[in-house]
Amino acid sequence: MKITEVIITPIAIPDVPLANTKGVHPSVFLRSVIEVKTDSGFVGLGEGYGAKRTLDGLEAVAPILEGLDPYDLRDLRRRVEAALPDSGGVNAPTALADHKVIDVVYSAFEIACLDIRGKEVGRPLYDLLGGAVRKTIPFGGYLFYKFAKQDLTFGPDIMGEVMTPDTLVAQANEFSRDYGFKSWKLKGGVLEPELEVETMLKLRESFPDHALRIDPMGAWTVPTAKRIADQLEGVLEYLEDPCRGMDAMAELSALIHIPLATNLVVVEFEQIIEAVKKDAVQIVLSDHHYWRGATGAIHLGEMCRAANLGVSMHSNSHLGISLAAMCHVAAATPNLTYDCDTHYPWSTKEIIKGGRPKFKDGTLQVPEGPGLGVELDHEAVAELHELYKTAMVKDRDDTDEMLKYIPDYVRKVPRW
Ligand code: GKR
Ligand code: MG
Repeated sequence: MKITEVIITPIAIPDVPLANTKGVHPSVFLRSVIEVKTDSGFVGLGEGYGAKRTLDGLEAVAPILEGLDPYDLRDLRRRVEAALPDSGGVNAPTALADHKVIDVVYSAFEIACLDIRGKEVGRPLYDLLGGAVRKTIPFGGYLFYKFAKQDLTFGPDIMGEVMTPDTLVAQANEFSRDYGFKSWKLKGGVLEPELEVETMLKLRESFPDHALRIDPMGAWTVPTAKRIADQLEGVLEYLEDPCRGMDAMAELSALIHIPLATNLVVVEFEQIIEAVKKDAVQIVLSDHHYWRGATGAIHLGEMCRAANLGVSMHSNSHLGISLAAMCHVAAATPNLTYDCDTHYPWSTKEIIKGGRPKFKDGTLQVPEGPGLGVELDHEAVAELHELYKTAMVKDRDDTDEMLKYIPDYVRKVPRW
């Protein structure tokens, strides 16, 4: 079987002003839809980041995938490396972690190749990853402080302004009612740290049995993080990226009793070794979009098992192809023992047939069809591609967007 054609379609999806320590989400988020066609008539799907550097990388590699056997992932890697000799990062200069363009592009195409293979043999993708240890995937609700949306050109707001502990708890209650989540992650690093502690304590009061985490994305110095961790001991299941950089995380780790998790200081296999040597983190967050695809995410799980590290999974703004891939990876990662987080409730659009998957008690069933188990809704893709063309947003820059809400905003990491 050989690849005959690759189609990359950039799309823009209406977003709402979710805040983080770098700034705030722009009016749309960007994704790339990937269709890989073969001479045997199978079409493999993928969904990747859509900002400029990823899109350029995907478009540079697409033409040279013609003739590739979707079973030959080493050849896929070789072709991606050949097309992208300068492996520089894909993230905006304002991001805190930079992901290698090679890994991101490889990951996007790998999922499509696995989808083809699953379709050919008539087996769900998790079977190609070693089999499912679970088929019901628990997700945590992803809570954000947010502004009220000012510009409604591309779509309505969701929940208006949420900038206090009480309104944040109200947001969690709304998600609890609509999705049934049993655990919560707060994107921190936005309000004064004491207000974020107050928020977590109020969440604890409202949801006494639910697991809680907070992710300030490097916003706190080590002394601040130590003070906060002392107040939240016994409240959090883990603390995600409180400080910026591996050494600051290691320094904090030695001072506190809450496990530390990361999707910022460990984003490549080599960094696992450094993190273990320094005892900088106890949990690594999986993400098939840059951990060398679904097979890389499974390797990550195995390395973490061997290194006695926990595994969780984090997300970026995404749609249903990514959601399906997350479910398959979660199904096939035995030691992924924490609920995955998902941005999914923060958009209302979908590009897969059948519309938006329904969460039940905070969980999703892994799709059982062959491959990813999802089909593309071409009309929905065309509509969001039109929005991509008209929205005039081609990159993600949360810091720049923040100036629309706070004109004298200065990005500072750590801030407190
Ligand atoms: O969507 O603002 C956001 C998140 O901050 C996202 O970009 C992160 O990659 O959620 C992610 C995380 O740090 O876990
Ligand atoms: Mg994070």
